[in-house]
Amino acid sequence: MARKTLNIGMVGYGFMGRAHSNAYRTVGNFFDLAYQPVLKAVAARNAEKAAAFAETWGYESIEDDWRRLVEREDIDAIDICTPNDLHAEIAIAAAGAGKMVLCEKPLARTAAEALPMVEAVEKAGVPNLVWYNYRRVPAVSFIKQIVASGKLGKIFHYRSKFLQDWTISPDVPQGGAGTWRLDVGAAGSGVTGDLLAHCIDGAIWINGSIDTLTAMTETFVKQRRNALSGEVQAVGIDDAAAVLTRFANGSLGTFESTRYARGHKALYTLEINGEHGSLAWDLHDLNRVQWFDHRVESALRGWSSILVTDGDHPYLGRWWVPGLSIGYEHSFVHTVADFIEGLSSGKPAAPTFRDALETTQICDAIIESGRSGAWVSAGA
Ligand code: SOE
Repeated sequence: MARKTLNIGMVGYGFMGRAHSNAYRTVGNFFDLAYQPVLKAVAARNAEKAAAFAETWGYESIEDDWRRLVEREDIDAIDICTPNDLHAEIAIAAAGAGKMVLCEKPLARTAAEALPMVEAVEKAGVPNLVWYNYRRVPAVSFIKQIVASGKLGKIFHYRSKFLQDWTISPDVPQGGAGTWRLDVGAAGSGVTGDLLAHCIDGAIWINGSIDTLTAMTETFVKQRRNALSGEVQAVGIDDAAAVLTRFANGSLGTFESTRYARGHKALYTLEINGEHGSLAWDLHDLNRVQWFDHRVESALRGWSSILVTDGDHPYLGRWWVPGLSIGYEHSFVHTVADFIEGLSSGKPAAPTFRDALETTQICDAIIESGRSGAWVSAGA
């Protein structure tokens, strides 16, 4: 059957613009879908950079203002890959123009900013999704399946961290391309919205809602040069966060994120301990799940290492032959595949804007508790 086209209008051309563009280009070669993404146009203020990006990734045209992209009749879906401070304005305009909206994480800088985005897509009735890509690493999806099947029994602990080390030098500027994540105005928060948000999204998805939390946050470097103005400014982001949570299912959570863990470039880990067993995963060995099953007879009991590369594992049947690995970029391909499946089935892929609002509410609560030191209700 001939596929229908899904015309993509991309806003932004950074690291995430590349990850998403690669996914749109690849998905149709491996997944049998009703829609084929077409890279119709990319919008960016810098027309020269937009043109170079369009040339590299195969976009048919460029716009130097995202507003024109949103108005174009030949665009079906707007994909937002800008710094966080532009997410809300673009998403609300796109929904108002009747476009589907895919937004890079976090949904917005704060829940107050995210809520009108949720309302806009729901009012317009347009399909929407937030790119929490790590859900769709097959090993993480597999963990979700195992926990949902009840094999772990009652869950006691959820433990997760995301560690990096790229902002230790006080010479790293804030603001501008590449370093906007350090500018509180552009990003909203530091590691909480950028890194911990992945851990929180995964935790809510796998282990359910968080009721209350308390957090410790720190800004190690207090002043940085602004990359655009050259001015030395106060730093407003959290450089590190450590969080204790209570989940609605009675389990306890511990979360940590920092950009000051020397030696760690992108170490995302998660571990879940239940009555009958435990599961663990980390991004550096992303095709492996560690599994301990207490129901095995005691002499044979031990941690086993499951290579998640079998045709029966989530998404793997679409790729190579059993035993062959896939990588980081595939999590984005799977996101597009599920989004398109959702269009065909009418069962929207998660996290929708509404789902992702919960993660942003938790991030807000972390920042609030980091300031006050108090236990705060997650406010979902
Ligand atoms: C920050 O360095 C970053 O690129 C995040 O913005 C991404 O969400 C994360 O997946 C990797 O690290």
